[in-house]
Amino acid sequence: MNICVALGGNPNAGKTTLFNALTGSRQHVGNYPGVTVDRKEGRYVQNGHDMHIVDLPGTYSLTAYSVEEVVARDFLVNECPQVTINIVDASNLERNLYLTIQFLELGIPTCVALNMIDVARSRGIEVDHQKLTRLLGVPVIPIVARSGLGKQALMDAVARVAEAPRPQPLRVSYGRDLETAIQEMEPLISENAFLTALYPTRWIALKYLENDAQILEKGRSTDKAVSDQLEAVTRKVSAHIEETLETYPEAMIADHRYGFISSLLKQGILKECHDRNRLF
Ligand code: GDP
Ligand code: K
Ligand code: MG
Repeated sequence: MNICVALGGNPNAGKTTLFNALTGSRQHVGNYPGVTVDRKEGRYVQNGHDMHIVDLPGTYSLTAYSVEEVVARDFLVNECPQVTINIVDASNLERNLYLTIQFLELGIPTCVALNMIDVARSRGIEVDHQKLTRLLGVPVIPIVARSGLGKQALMDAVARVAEAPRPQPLRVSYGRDLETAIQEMEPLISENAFLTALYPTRWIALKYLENDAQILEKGRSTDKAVSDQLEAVTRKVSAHIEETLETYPEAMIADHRYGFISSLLKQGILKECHDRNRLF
């Protein structure tokens, strides 16, 4: 099977290490057009798999606040890799899952590589990857990128994700004020065929609420009238939230994402590891 696979994750999650373990010397470095961000690509050929792998810039989020975030997101949306491997640092799970849920909200086929399980274990932490697989609805495969452990299982899971139907975008609940605004925005967004061809409707509403410069610009240039209405909804809910809660939508969205993650973790994802030297 010849498929395109993106590799995304937080800085220092082990992306480059995994990329090298998968592609060896079959790699080259290019450029993303117009920006000074390297584009590393390589080929993974093993056990009947033939995959083209692109190492995305490391990011903490997928909102257009930095060049890296825009590059990563544009790649995912414009070049439609069949699967995205989201590499996650198991010893820093809570923070890393913040990006994971954004991949899932974008509705792209994802496979989680749970990396650094050796580091987690040396700190006495064991991640229940099977439970996390069930809760997230995507495969979570434990690996040690530095030694190559779990690499084959990961790529088998990637091949299965490539063949599965495209997933429904994850729905995180953002509380009454923002949910009311999203409900008001969704029918308006549906009128913009350009945006809805690229992104899930609910995701676009969230980007308006997060004041995402790139989505605002695309909205304005493709349907100014609709974009004006969406921006008016955003202003109205922002003013209300500021007055009643002394916060703003971006902060509320982040809080609810972290709330979603802590509700996952409360379901017993992190366990004590009794054998700190055990590998698999
Ligand atoms: P990137 O920023 O995501 O590309 O991360 P790197 O691949 O550069 O890895 C960051 C650091 O973590 C490097 O020092 C790696 O050698 C180390 N590293 C990566 N994967 C593992 C792993 O599974 N176990 C351990 N112990 N270290 C790892
Ligand atoms: K690094
Ligand atoms: Mg790197």
